[in-house]
Amino acid sequence: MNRTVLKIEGMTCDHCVHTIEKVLSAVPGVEKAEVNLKQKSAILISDRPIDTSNAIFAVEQEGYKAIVIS
Ligand code: 9UX
Repeated sequence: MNRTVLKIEGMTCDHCVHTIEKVLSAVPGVEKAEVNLKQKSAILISDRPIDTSNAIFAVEQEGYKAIVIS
């Protein structure tokens, strides 16, 4: 099991959370995306290491910013 942690900038509501969870879930390899509004974080669960640039791009396409934490 692989865990990728992102910091997400720009979320202000639960709709933002839902949108980001949706697009991150669609990133190749990602099985589950858990986004936390208060912590400004996203945790991606995958079976293999993912290409984090895909995750960052997906978030930016929706108008938010993402930074890889770990
Ligand atoms: Mo509604 Mo969250 O426009 O940015 S989706 S506040």
